Amino acid sequence: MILRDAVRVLVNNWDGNYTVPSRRLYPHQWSWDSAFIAIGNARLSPRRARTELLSLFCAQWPDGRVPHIVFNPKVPEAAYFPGPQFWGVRAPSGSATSGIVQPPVHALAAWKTHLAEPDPAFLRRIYPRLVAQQGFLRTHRRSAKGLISIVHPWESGMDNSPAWDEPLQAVEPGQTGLVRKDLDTVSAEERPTDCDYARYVALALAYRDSGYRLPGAFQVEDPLFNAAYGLAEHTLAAIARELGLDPEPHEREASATTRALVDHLFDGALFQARDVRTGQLIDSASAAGLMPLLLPDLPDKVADALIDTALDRFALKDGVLPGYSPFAPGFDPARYWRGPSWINLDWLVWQGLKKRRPDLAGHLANGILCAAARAGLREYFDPFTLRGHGSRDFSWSAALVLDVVAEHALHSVPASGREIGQKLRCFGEAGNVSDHVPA
Ligand code: 2M8
Repeated sequence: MILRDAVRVLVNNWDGNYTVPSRRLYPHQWSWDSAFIAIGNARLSPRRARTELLSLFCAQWPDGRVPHIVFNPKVPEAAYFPGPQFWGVRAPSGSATSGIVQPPVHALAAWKTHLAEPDPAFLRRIYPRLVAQQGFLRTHRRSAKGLISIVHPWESGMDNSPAWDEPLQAVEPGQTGLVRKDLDTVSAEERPTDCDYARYVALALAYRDSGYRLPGAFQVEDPLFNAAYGLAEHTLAAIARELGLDPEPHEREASATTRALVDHLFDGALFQARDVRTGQLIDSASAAGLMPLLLPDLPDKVADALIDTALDRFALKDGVLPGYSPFAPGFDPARYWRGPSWINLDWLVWQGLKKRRPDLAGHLANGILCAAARAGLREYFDPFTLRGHGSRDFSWSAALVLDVVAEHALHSVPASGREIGQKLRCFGEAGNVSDHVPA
């Protein structure tokens, strides 16, 4: 059932060149969503996965930044706030986009797409774009400490995390009484408060008014973002090797990033974000702090400490991982990014545990499948009751469930769309799913 649902969601949310995260709540293309969606689609239709990534990178800016939203011109302005008029900017491709970025998980998605169905022409096309994406971050966002800053909570992807409460205090909320389109679809208790929203909007306006160049009152070094950046360099080294290019610059950058993360953001148990304005670590209990587990060169002692933290403070053994520690003040099991479990976070930690602790990785994979089977492919879940929250038929939940099934339950690494289709038929679960999707 869950597999058939996952395929249905990906097929229904496909828009011709990319997949909307959710038909009503998020009716455009989002950057890191597209990466996670491509990872799942690679198991079903590698061609769609390649198209998804290439269409996102078509809207890349000349400075290398990959905007966090690429707007669909056919969707009315009023369908999403803040929409194209608010951001007021176009990529050279002609697409209206936002001007901020999201965690760079795209090299990983491109590589996994290639592994599912090798296509050197795709790799050759996407590699320089991925390099330019990293180049933007290095040139415009890197501090002397060797870490990348984000300038808006939306850039973290974990928009409403309690970790941002403290740095957001420095931001004047500005305009009140904003039209909250999100509340048409999802109950207010599951979304950010009006005050937080007013701060997000004020910050985005300040960045826009500087020509998308100067950070406003919010500037932090986030462990998830930096782990994604470091992992992208490791992955670009693998891609370069595959293309007969020199992997060494990527390897060097990857190890420098791991070192900078450990030297500056590790508190002995968890990685913490640093507020660049005060120079201080923000004392929080966000699952973002576990993401350096993704880095293959993370020292064993540090990885072991993170795994202990995941077990003690994130109840890892109980199933899915909460996005914020349930033992910390600020935890809320139902409100967006303040404690619910998200399949993309669970999936990233699963990636990080596979080699180091296959037993715990298996646990998490089962937890992901259980949550999706119990609640459906919701945007987020109460980590304990597994009640679903946020939007329904959420694309990255569908995509990553497919990836987990392909790799974990069906023991086929990597599996192509056709192989999975055949296996699903054997399991008698999904009928002829692969027939709905072009190869
Ligand atoms: C959420 O963010 C958007 C703004 O970018 C929103 O709330 O309107 C976040 O969960 C973000 O991580 C995600 O990429 C986006 C689309 O799923 O929705």
